[in-house]
Amino acid sequence: MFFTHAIVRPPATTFADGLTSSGLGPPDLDLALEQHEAYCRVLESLGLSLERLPPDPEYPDSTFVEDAAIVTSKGAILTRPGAPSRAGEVTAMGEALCRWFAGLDRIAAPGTVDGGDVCEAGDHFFIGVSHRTNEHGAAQLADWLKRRGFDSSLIDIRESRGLLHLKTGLAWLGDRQLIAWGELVGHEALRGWEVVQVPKGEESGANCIGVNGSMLIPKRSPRTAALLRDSGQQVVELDMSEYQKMDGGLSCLSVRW
Ligand code: CIR
Repeated sequence: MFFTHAIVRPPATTFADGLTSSGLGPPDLDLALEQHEAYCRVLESLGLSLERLPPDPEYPDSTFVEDAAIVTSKGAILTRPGAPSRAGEVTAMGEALCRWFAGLDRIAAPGTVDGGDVCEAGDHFFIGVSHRTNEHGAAQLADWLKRRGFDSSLIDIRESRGLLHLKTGLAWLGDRQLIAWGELVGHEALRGWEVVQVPKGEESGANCIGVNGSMLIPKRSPRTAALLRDSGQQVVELDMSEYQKMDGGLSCLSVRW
């Protein structure tokens, strides 16, 4: 999909109070804001027009906008985030998206879905069943996608240590090519796909996004960057250190269409 728009939301003053298991220490808010601005500038330079939602201190994790909605070329659906502290983030996302998408759908209880568990790969979607996205939510989403002509497959990551969301360890590179780390590489749902394996020690390199002909990847993943360049990708490296401290990365910071 060629992207023309994105919703982003800079981190709020309470950013450090968000959920994290990284053990990397508290984020520096000023640096996080700088990194966010650099991220926005790259998206703009690639032709996207951005809507910046105002930071909301009531929701420390609300900068990770991708968890609140899934946008496809055939419509959008609001999620029902799996972490109770994040449930209210959907309200602002709904207000922003309803201006663009008539008949905005939503995941209903008891389903839960975090957008980070949904990896679009052209006409196919991989849906992670995780500690945030439950089976109910995944099934609702699969059905919603099917009604729009998309295929999907589920990948259970509940036992995969280090994977908060499916997209923590999986990204689409275009055509039939994916990049993945760890046990995801050999997962049966990826059979028939060409999977580039993220080099050991560079796990965060798998959380990358393709935007209008460029692959945005986190800095400090030099071997991943080289692999992608070798496979013909135009690579843009961005420092995501402060977001990684809060278990987030590149894909989480925007909802794109
Ligand atoms: C959380 O635990 O929900 C946030 N601290 C991080 C969310 C990252 N989002 C993503 O990977 N899609």
